[in-house]
Formats: sequence, C-alpha cells, structure tokens
Amino acid sequence: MSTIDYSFDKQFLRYQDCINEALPGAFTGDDEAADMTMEAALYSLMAGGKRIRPVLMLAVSDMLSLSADIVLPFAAAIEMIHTYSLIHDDLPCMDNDDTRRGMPTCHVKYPEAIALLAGDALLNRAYEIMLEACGDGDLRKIRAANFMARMAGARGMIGGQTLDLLSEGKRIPADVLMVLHSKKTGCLLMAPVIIPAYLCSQGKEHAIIEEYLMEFARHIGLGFQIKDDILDVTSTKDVLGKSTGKDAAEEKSTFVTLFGLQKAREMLQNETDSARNALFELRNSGYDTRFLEDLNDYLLLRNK
Ligand code: GRG
Repeated sequence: MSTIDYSFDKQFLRYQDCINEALPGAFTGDDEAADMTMEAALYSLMAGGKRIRPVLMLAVSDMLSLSADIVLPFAAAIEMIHTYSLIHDDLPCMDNDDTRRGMPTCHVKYPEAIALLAGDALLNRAYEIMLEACGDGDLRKIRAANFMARMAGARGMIGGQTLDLLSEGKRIPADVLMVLHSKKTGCLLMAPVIIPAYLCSQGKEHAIIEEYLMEFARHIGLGFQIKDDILDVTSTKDVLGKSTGKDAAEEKSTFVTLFGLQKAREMLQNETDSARNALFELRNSGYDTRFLEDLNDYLLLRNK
C-alpha cells in the first residue's frame, strides 16, 4: 500500500475489486449435471456483499507485507464460506428469509433443495481452493487452512449457529450471548485476521503480533454483531437489503433486546475503542495500521 497517496475509500474499493475479480473464476462450472447448483451458488456469491472478510484478509496481508498471490485463495475461500452460511441461514428451516443482499434469497430464486446444494457446493469449493493452494506442501498454508476449518466448524461458526437456534424464544444470559456471537459471527472475522499471520514466517516476534491481531479480531467480531443488532431495529429493508425487526418479533435475545439500544451503542463504542487500542500496539511495533484503523471506524459507522 502506497504511503503517499493513501485513501481509505480507494483502498477499500481496490480490495473489493480484487476479490470480486477472483471469485467468479474460482467458481465456474465444468459439469453440466451441476449447472443449476453452480448457477445458484454464483447468484448468491455475486449478489453484492460488502466483502468485509476478504477485505480484512487482504488488508492484514498488506500490513504484514505478505504477497496477495499467497493469500488470495484463502480470501476467496472465506467469502465462499460466508456466502454458504448466509444461504443456509436464510432457508425455511433456519431464519426463513426472502431477501438477502437486496435480492431474493437463494431458495426463493431457485428450488429450496438447490439452494441447500448451492451452499454445500460453495463450502466444498472453498476447501478445494485452499487444498490446491496447499499443494506445494507449505506447512504455513496447511495451518492456515486448518484454522479456517476450525473457525467455520462446529467449534466455531456452526457451533454459534446451533446455540442461536437453541436459544430461540428464550431470554439467555449476557455471557451466553457473548459466547454465541463470538462463535457465530466472531469466528469468521477472526479467520481473515489471523490467517495472514499464519501464512507469514513464524517466530517469537510473530507470536506477539498474533496476540494483538487476535485481540483486534475479537473486538471487531463482537462489535460487528452489536452493530448488526442495532441496525436490525434502526434501519430499513431497503437500506440493509435484508429483513429488519425480526429479532424482536421472534423474541430473540440480542444486544438490543437484552441491554437496550443506548447501552448497545455504548458497548459497540467500547469494542471499537478496544480494537483501536490493539491496532495502536501493532503501530508501535512498526506496522502501517492506517487502513485497519479506518476500517474499524467504518464498521462502527456503517449503515448496512
Ligand atoms: C448456517 C452454518 C450456518 C451459519 C449461519 C452467518 C450466520 C451463521 C448467520 C447469519 C445471520 C446474521 C445476520 C449474522 C450476523 C452477522 C452477519 C454474519 C451478518 C452478515 O454479514 P455481512 O454484513 O453481509 O458481512 P454481506 O452481505 O455484506 O456479506
């Protein structure tokens, strides 16, 4: 990243363009039998998400001077895993939503079973891409792919989703809500921050960097969910591109329903401040953290 003409908006767009160019090629069909599933997967993948997770991954890589070529398969994989989770989360057996990213959800546009398969196909392709990248036997890549699997799996995002489903209609304690979201939302924000560190050379200095990165990721992860809960009650379907007000209607425990809007806003500010403090430690260690600092503010202020 150039130090002279830095602009957050331009850099954000560059990262988004980079991933948007990589994704369709990583998911083209060569099997006619799977055409409709591939089409449905691509429909959801290219429906215009913010690309926060791959942007984070590319930004942390830049900060650590890691080449984009090395990280790009992992960046594509995380957006595929994220998109699969959204497709499955929207299904009638889960949240039963009809709009996502401002468009009909995958199971509304395609038959429900095809949407299920499209999610499965995205998940499988994500692992295929990461395994292809690991083909040179580089242990750092294998460790990175393993971390992705753990963050997305039953001890990570899927575990959080399970806790969420089992909590429906109940008022859960705040500490359970924290664990639920550190898994459901937090794990897929932890992976893009930590994977670039895993892909770099290891050593004592790197262990300290990983600590600060983990601290940063933990706080943006929780903050991301608090913001999501706030937007659910303060924004509209037109702006968000997905349904709003469902949490309260379905008596779900959220940061807003448990703590109230004012307190949830304070909690979000605290998470943002703590994430910024972790970045200051990295900056003091000589890293260029400007983009991540600005991204942290963007996540605080985002309106969708
Ligand atoms: C079905 C295994 C499985 C998991 C589902 C991701 C998820 C777990 C549920 C989605 C429900 C939800 C609203 C979670 C809150 C945080 C979140 C992941 C929001 C959506 O992410 P954004 O805002 O979406 O990055 P875009 O569309 O911009 O990519």
